[in-house]
Amino acid sequence: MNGIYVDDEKLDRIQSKALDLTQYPSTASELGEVSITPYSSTVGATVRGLRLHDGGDVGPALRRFLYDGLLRHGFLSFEPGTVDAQSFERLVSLFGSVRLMNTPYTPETGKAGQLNAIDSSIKRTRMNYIWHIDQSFQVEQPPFTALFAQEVPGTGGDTVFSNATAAYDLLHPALAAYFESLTAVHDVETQGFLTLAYHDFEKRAGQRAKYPSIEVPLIRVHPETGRKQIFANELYTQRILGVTRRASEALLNVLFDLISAPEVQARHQWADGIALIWDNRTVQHRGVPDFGASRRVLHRALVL
Ligand SMILES: O=C(O)CCC(=O)C(=O)O
Ligand SMILES: [Fe+2]
Repeated sequence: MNGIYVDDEKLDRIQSKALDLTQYPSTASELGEVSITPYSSTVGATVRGLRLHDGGDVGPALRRFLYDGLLRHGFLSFEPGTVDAQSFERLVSLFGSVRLMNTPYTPETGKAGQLNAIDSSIKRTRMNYIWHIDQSFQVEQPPFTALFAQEVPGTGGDTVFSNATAAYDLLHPALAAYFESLTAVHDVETQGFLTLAYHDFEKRAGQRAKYPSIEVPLIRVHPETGRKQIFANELYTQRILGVTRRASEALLNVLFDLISAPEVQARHQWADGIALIWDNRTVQHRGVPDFGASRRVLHRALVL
């Protein structure tokens, strides 16, 4: 017989994988007044009904509910009115201890506490617009990062999330097993982060000395959920060990393409007063520089 024979079983086998959505939460959950509603089919959720700015108390059951929600969904977006700039840090500290991480272009907010600012009127570097996992070049990495929308443009300037666990699930199992056997070098300077952010040579050398390259698995396992995440990211992953440079680039591009797939993403739209927290062990993220000369000010906290 001439031609290619297909039937339903073969059709499934000869095409690239589709996601099994039963692996991702699709329904809202509630505890008292507080609800957590999925943001997209595969990543994120919106939290409504929580009020912290007026000194509202969060007991252990609610805290656990929020923490579990964050692990399940990868990011939580708290509706405006949940916190204000003063109480944002209190919200973040429900998830762990807050640590300041500032650079010359992302200085401290000047307010009390451990917050720095991503302020478009100050920031000239654009590293936040490249897919990444925060601080993946360090041995000690923040599990969570949080942002508060102090002042955001009417349109544009979204933060996009990719569920890097769902992206891993898109791999053919044999290829997934090969990727799991590989180790990569992560380095803060992969895309020139320090060169761009520290103009003073001595300060830059000081930072360089603080953050030597590290060797990490290409795919890592979430310590709390046990699920696998594509840990290689465009901003900080330099090369895969044990293969040629060109093979390394080709293999990394396979993973970066999966991170870019819309079906594993949510495009988080900001409004003034939204607070956002994400799990760096599940998602990758980047901002979208489509807000022209509008001002965009986000307060930021890392959680350890
Ligand atoms: O500018 C953004 O939307 C992303 C910011 C970011 O990467 C971060 O705060 O870690
Ligand atoms: Fe980031």
